[in-house]
Amino acid sequence: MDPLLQTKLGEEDAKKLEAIKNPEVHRFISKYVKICDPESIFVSTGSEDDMNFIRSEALRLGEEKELATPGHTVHFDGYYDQARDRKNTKYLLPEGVRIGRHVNAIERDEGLREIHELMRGIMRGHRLYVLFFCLGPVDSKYRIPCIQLTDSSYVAHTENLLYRGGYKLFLEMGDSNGFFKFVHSSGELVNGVSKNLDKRRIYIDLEGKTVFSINTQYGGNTIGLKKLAMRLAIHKASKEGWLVEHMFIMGVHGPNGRVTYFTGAFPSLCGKTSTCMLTGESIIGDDIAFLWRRDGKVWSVNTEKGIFGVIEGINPRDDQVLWRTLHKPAEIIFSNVLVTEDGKVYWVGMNGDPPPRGTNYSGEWFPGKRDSEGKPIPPSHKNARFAIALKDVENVDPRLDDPMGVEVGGIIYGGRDSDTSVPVEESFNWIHGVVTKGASLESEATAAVLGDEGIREFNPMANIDFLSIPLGDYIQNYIEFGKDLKKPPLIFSVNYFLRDENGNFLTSKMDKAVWLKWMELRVHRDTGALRTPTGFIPRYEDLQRLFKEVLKREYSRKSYIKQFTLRIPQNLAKIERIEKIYKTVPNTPRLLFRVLSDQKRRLMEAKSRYGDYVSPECFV
Ligand code: SPV
Ligand code: MN
Repeated sequence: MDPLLQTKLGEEDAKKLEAIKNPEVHRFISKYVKICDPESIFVSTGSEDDMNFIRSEALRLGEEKELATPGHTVHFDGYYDQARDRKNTKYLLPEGVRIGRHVNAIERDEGLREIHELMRGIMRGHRLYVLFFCLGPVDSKYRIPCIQLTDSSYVAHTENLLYRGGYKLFLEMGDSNGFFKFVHSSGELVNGVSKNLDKRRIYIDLEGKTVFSINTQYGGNTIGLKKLAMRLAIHKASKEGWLVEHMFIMGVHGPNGRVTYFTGAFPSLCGKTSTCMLTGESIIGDDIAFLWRRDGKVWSVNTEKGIFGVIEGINPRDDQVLWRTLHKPAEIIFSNVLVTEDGKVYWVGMNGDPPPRGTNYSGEWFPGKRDSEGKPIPPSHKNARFAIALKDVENVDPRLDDPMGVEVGGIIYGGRDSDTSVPVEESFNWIHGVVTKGASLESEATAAVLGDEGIREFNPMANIDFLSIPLGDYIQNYIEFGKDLKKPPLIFSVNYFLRDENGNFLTSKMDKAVWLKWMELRVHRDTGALRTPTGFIPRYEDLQRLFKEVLKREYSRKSYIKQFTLRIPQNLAKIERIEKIYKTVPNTPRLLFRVLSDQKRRLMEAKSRYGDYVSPECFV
């Protein structure tokens, strides 16, 4: 063992590390201990004792505070460290390698030099945690072992909640280097939060399968196994012919006890978690899925075993499962919410007025508080979150850890779209779905009010932020992936954000429960549909029946017609925007343009027959 490591390891920890015979593990740890210079090292095997120790350290060091409900704690990130830092997240690419305009990159050697320089001595006075995890169920063919170094007990604690332990895998791994590596440091702390935000960096080294994250605490920047690992995994999967997607996995419960699994990709803050946690359905994962082919079908596992979900807006009426989950005793880490004097948690959109005072990510909080720039400070941050293990969620699906994955019956794409696509629609086939639903996904950057709808962000497969390969190749892989499948998943789009001319939402928050049941029936061809130029939409009678069954509500023909009217000018404009983008993307498959122009032709034909806005009843 490296003598330097020995000086920083206790006897127990040295033993835990020595048991791992993999040379790359030792080289990696030694290298970053030398650079970062932590005070001491704790090695976690993922045992109850080790996990309890990490949790208690998070409390002792003040990275988390205990709340009134047993098991609940809260963590605050710095005022300016509340979300993923796109600007300072960069790929380290060897000379001559290009990914494309959508990614931020820096030359590899230069990036490594810079980050190593910034990391010099960064852990002084801190304890380094060494943690072993596994993406995906440990027995799955598509699992990826991971090692995380961090000097934050909050990050270590969160990862223990969200990821499957991998220590045993490392014991048995021999000298393989087929694992991902993460180094995180919060850097110097002031009042418990990262001080040197100007030196915040998240650098992704695809070649070294390593991600560095420094001078930040927010989970999206620091929890290595989440979006950082996802970027490495997309790169790996693209070479091996499978997919890594920004998707939930859920079981939709159909007639006679049938469960049909769906995956769903939505940009952040667009209803992904609330969809997969609907009452009556079951959840496997809410954020990241591996998908592969076997026996002519598509299979999927959740890379995680917990949820790091957005908390804003969760309320007892629309999110019953989550509401109950967040109020019962269980291990939960809240972040960037408001905490009252009696240890209760408040977040925007829960119900009722905020308490008269409390503590939040800005320190002591009171209504009307403004920051130094004069901006009002809400009680909880828009991106405030909770972390919880799925085992503590009442509707967790029994197949969460199935190493064979679950068969995917349908794939759903959703985004914020105020004026173009209908609430739910099935594509004609795999390629049509990949191109017009996935690759054409757009989402409004803000919860747009009337007149503001123009601000759309192009976000293919809701995955643009995490793509570590050229977009054209990614689309091509997707097309290939669906080729010659005996039973390709059906591809659907949903839109929860459609509005009328006055800016009012045309659907209500719970309607998604009905769309899901309709999609489930379609996967088994248990119901018909209407063929429109953009895909198959539900028949009124089916929705009328489902609304009554699922939501105990009448569903009027008038609502149906409003919601499912084909908006031809908006659809044509969208195709034009998407074509324009892909014309600038190198290696875009020609097929994509063909599928889009076929769709345009169908829309033009409908327009000449029926006009700009076509009632669904024209397609009966
Ligand atoms: C998202 O933003 O898509 C998340 C949270 O799921 S983060 O970990 O920040 O990526
Ligand atoms: Mn996400």
